[in-house]
Amino acid sequence: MSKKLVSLALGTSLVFSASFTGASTFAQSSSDSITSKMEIHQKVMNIDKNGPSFLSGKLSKGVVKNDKDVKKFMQDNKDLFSIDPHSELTLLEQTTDDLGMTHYKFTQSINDVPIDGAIFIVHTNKNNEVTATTGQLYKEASTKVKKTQSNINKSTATDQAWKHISLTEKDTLDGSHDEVVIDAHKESDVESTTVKNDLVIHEKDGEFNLAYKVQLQFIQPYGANWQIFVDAKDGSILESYNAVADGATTGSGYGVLDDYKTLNTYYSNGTYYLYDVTKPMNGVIETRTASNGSSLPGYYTVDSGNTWYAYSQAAEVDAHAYAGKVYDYYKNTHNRNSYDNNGATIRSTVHYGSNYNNAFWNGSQMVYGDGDGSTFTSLSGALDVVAHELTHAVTERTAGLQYQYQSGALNESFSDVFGYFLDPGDYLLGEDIYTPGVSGDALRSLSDPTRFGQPAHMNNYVNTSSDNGGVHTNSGIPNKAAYNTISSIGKTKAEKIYYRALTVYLTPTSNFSYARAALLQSAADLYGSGSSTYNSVKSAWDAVGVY
Ligand code: D38
Ligand code: ZN
Ligand code: CA
Repeated sequence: MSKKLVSLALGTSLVFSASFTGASTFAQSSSDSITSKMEIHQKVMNIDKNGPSFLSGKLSKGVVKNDKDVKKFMQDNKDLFSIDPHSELTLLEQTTDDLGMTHYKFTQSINDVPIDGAIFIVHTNKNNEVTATTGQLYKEASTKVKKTQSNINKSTATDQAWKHISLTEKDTLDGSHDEVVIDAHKESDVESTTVKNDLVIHEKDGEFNLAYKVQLQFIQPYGANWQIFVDAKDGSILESYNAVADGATTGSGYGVLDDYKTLNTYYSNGTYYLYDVTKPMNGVIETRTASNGSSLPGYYTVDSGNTWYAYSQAAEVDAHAYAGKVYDYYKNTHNRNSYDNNGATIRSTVHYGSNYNNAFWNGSQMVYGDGDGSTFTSLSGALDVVAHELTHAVTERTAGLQYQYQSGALNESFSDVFGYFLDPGDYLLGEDIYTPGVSGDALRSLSDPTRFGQPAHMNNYVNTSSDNGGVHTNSGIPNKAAYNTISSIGKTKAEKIYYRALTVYLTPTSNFSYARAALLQSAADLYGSGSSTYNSVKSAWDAVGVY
């Protein structure tokens, strides 16, 4: 039987000649018949079931010159197309392309109510022969759809749709969400909300229901293109989904110091993540929250509105935004792509421990405590601290300075110095997050290390075995040399010299004297041996007693 042949699953590369001549409905005896023998070359899925179909081949014998002829062609092949083209098909559009092919696009309707998604297209070649039919027809619709009169009106359906997504149209228009947006972020209040509502027949799993297809499209409080099918019988929700595609987007938030900032985020499945895919990395910049206080890497937090405004989100907002800034600094100033210079993922975890007064690089990622609230506030709230931690990662992958004694103090110093390069407003480290109640306070100072108990000259070098041989103490000496250098030659030259020394000349066991030589060599490479820049570096180290 012809139907059987058609419903065979054929590989698309097979050429198949279906012989329909035995079926009386197909073989019209009249000479002007537009159908006699179909040669089907491609077939995808069953046309006699409720699935999309794709047929191609020499499908008609005579010419098909208009939509009336198309319907006749379908009528002649009713066993194949299974619906009544005259009562169920409405021409939506007819186009002829550059190849001279004409495409007749129809929708299947019952009593003029379109079946959502039931689009069927008949394609003819330049000789007006049907060469393909594509799309979807629902064979059972005409018998299954009993009633095309709705019980509820359009505006009730629209109300039901808004209720379903827990918003009102007003929520999506300007106002509530944008009051806090400052002028620099004006683009955030470009609003547009579109509501569409059409009566359709909704099909799902072989069930047909008269429904209002309500489309709610808006930007605030989150990007949405909701497709909501409201049952026209009783206002219940038959199906709903947000058709906005997953992908990179821009959100906003407030940091630890209550400062507004934009964030590179990612939208997936109705929520947003602190997940930045905008950099030319192999990985991403992602920010998480520690689970159970201290298990790493922790979990992704989400925000349904891409508005990271909650107090509890501030530490994440800053860890994420500042990691991006440090990435950009290394990329733009030193052409270094992430800490490994191969675009590695930069991961941060916040809310680590409980009242934890520290931050660290653990060899794989950055970790930040919330602080106890008086000694420290959330440690990710300072750009110089984030730069300090991420520079530990850079050092690990370049000079590899061993984290003890002089090489360890150099490791600390390079982290503090790049903390300055990223946050050059002052020579202090951690002023934004240390003792929030005490103004002008900080953890360390490049210009005056003695202010925080560090030596600023070799005469005061601390010989100790604690803190890995005083790495956070003796770093005061190279820190002071860095301050002397920067204040003499300026940040722009200094950062080039420091980056070159770290990535080209220093090695795991380098001591202070070696660091002086490495920086001088870098200064010579970049600005000339004996140049004033070179001599400034020399004087900077002379002044701290390192030769
Ligand atoms: C001061 C006080 C309490 C705790 C600490 C310091 C106090 O005044 O009561 C602990 N701490 C924090 C820091 N240094 N000591 C500062 C951070 C900076 C970057 C914010 C720091 N962290 C170390 C680092 O990154 O080098 O320097 C963490 C090293 C961890 C190695 N196990
Ligand atoms: Zn450190
Ligand atoms: Ca600072």
